[in-house]
Amino acid sequence: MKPISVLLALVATHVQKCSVTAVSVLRLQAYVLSLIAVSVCSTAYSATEHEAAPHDAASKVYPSRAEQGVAKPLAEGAKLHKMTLSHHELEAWSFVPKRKDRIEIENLSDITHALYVTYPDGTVVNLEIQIPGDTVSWTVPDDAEGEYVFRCWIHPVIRAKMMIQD
Ligand SMILES: [Cu+2]
Repeated sequence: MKPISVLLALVATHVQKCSVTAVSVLRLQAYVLSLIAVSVCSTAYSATEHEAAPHDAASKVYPSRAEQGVAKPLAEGAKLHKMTLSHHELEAWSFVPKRKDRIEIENLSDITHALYVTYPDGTVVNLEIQIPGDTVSWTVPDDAEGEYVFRCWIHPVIRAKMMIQD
């Protein structure tokens, strides 16, 4: 398809040869533009054009914040635990988190999540926005004691409690 400007120029030249007034040319151009707009819009709002493309989260694995050097090094003696996040839940975990440990959460789903942790005293700590394949981490505070709740701002159905005692 030729660029719109070329088409309009062709229309304008042709119309001028036929010695029609400039106003008519403008009207014709507006008409052509609206035709183009209609065809573009009908495509843009077609449901079939917007089917979600198959998405392979596993092929998009990003290094964790720790591997990128963005997160601080782990405290001495602290452990790194791994959790995974699926479409609408945090998968069950079997580790026992201790103070200063780090928990890495990998997003294995094909949707973006935005996790946050609510502390026993009501403090809310946001983890990074997590696109598919991305890994975020949360480091257990030095003075952690009690129940910490993981939730997602985007998907309130995601909710996981974690007890930390020492
Ligand atoms: Cu989410």
